[in-house]
Amino acid sequence: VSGLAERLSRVVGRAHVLEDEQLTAAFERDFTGRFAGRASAVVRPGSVAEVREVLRLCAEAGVAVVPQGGHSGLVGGGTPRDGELVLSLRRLDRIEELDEDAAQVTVGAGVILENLQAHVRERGFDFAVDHAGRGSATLGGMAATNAGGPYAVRYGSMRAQVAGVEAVLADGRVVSRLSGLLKDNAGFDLTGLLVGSEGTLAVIARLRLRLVPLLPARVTALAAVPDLERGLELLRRLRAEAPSLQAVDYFHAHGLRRVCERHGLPLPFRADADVYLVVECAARRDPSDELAAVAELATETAVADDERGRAALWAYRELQNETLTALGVPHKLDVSVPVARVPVFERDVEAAVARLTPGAELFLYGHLGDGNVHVNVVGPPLDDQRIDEAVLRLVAGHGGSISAEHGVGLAKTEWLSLSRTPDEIAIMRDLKRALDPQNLLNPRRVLG
Ligand code: 2HG
Ligand code: ZN
Repeated sequence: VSGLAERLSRVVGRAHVLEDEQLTAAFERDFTGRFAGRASAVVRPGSVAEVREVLRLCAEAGVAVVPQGGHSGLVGGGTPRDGELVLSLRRLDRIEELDEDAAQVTVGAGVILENLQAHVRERGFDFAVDHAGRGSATLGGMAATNAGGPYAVRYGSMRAQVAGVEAVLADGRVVSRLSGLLKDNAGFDLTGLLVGSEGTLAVIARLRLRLVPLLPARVTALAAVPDLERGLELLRRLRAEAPSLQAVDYFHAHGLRRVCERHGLPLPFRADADVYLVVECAARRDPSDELAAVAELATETAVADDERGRAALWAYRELQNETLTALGVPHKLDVSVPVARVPVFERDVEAAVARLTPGAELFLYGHLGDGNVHVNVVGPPLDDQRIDEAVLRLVAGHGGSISAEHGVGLAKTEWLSLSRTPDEIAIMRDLKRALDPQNLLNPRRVLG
């Protein structure tokens, strides 16, 4: 690689080609601890033109490239395997003009979600996708993985927010769809194709994002319910009665106890319940009355309408992932099933864990409104994939998807056929070959 490193240095500057282990380490191990590998180098271009030139040089040298944003992905999509070159997009961190007429903003792929939020909120707008990784996740990575989060129940996932991308193909060609036209039917939707392609088809370098009005009156309720069936009853009521509904997340008593232990938080309620829901409404004026069903159906409720109080309630939910990761490297399965099936699906998962990996610690939580369940199993060694296999087969059996909002990455390639037909997978391979014939962009991710 050293000849290549020299040529790359001439493009991005010597300071932005990292080879020293101390400097590259942060780019080489993911948040879960499951994925890690030495990168041959970490290259940090500062412009789209530099991204093009870097990709052109890598193609010439036949070197595989792993595009990386905030490195907060959970499926190994942005973590190098030995010898791959990491293309860090973090320096493309410019927020460009906010178009108030279109309610859109153009951003570099490396803009961190939290920074975008602060920027657009000052101007009376908001960005519709939010999640616990907001302090590190970049918009480019979120688009590449089609990230979802708790507000997808109201606004949809990333794909619904991305009006266009500027993306560089492996051979340096550029797709530049940043006009933001919402009505634009001149041919295939290349933006829609690239969003969610996990860096396997092109490198997203800039994005045109849709914004939503900032809704200043936000009310969050933490509600204890006896079981998931009651949770679904509440969800049904809210769908009919609460036009300002934006989140219906949930977790279980076990996860709550673990979060409180680790973070020294008080238990929210006096009595134990099996299921806890985080319900949120947001509107221009106080939407509290739309939450009437929560008080009627929950056994205990805590409500907050100020920033700190809301964050305190969300913490019980948002800290689940970090808390269980501290207990050990988890078997992490982000899946979705039809909403009505969540209770039976969970019972099947519990039975599978008891049968295959007795003694393992099971965490179930997620975004109930989308049927998005985060299954995390801590304890069994990672090379024992029986529980992963069993859970994903259950997902398929219930008509769900093996990847809801995190992507396929390296983690789930062997199970893709549980969610896509052989014809569909063959079409995806055709597209991959057409756009990246040398197989240099994030090889093995998604398609194996
Ligand atoms: C969340 O909803 C994230 O907290 C992470 O999507 C979930 O790691 C997980 O299982
Ligand atoms: Zn999630």
